[in-house]
Amino acid sequence: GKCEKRVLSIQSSVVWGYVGNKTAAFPLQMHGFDVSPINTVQFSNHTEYGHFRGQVLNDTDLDDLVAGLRTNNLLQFSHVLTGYIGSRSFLEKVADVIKELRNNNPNLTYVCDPVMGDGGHLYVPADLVEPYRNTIVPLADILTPNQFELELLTERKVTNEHEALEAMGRLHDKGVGTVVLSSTDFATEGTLVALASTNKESGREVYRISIPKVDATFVGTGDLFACSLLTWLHRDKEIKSAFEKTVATVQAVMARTLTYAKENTSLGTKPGMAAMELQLVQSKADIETPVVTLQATKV
Ligand code: ATP
Ligand code: PLP
Ligand code: PXL
Repeated sequence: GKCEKRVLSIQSSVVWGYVGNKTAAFPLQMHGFDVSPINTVQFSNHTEYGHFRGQVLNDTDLDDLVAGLRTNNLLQFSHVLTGYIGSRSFLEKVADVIKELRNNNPNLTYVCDPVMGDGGHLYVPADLVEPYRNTIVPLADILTPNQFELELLTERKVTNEHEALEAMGRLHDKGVGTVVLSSTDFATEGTLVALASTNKESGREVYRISIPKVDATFVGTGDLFACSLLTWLHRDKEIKSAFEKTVATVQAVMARTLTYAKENTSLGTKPGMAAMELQLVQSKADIETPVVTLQATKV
């Protein structure tokens, strides 16, 4: 078809560095996707720097862009990818856009990273939780929450693998075909467990990857995770290898980033935010052909 690999990617953008669409566009393009970015914000740099300046796209701005596309019959996409969205009215408009795109293409795949917070801390307004839970989740084909986001979406405590699988099952019950829990804190010290669950006609398939924790904080890795998962599920059509290659991609970019940061930081001091920006374009070989070292095991 005419829009077999065309992604509408609704995420933030920054002038300097790599989060949101700045992170997602390059890997998607490397894998042959045409990327249509809608930048939910344009900031000078990501917010963890402490200081940032820029503009926020509001829901009427979104309406304008969509109206322009509609007029030219350009609302034709194979995939939608959403990440950080900062207001309820914008999120509700995004839901309407997805419904229209699915009406235009019943085979539309919606990959949703329900970015709300981490480690018990919300970093979006609390009134986004309800529309994520009741409007967005039922539209999603592939969902990539972290542990805290899984709790918010299911209104259940998730403190161990059993509870995680139960909660992910509830998202399957709401129609989400594939749920990948990108990070958790319930494994043994020094390890981070990720879980992938697919609901097929033949039954449910679940895989686990145990990831050694790196003693550093990365920004944009969740965004890289979601766009890589979109790519590899589309290519492999199989959750185990797609999950492994997604984790391998993120780990390779992280490793190169850490090496770069150490080389550009004086001994004994902590790398600054700029030094820790993802070494994304430098990782093109790893993005194209990730080498799987952390295998997924069947749960
Ligand atoms: P989101 O909020 O976008 O849903 P998230 O909170 O899970 O996602 P991250 O914490 O960045 O996002 O984790 C995404 C992936 O990045 C993990 O699956 C893991 O592969 C990798 N990762 C990030 N930080 C680390 C770390 N310190 N050590 C090891 N892996 C990490
Ligand atoms: N594989 C799995 C496990 C999925 O969950 C999905 C979509 O939900 C796909 C493949 C389809 O992806 P695509 O539309 O990119 O081919
Ligand atoms: O990767 C998450 C993210 C997305 N967008 C903006 C951010 C961040 C993390 O800080 O600041 C604007």
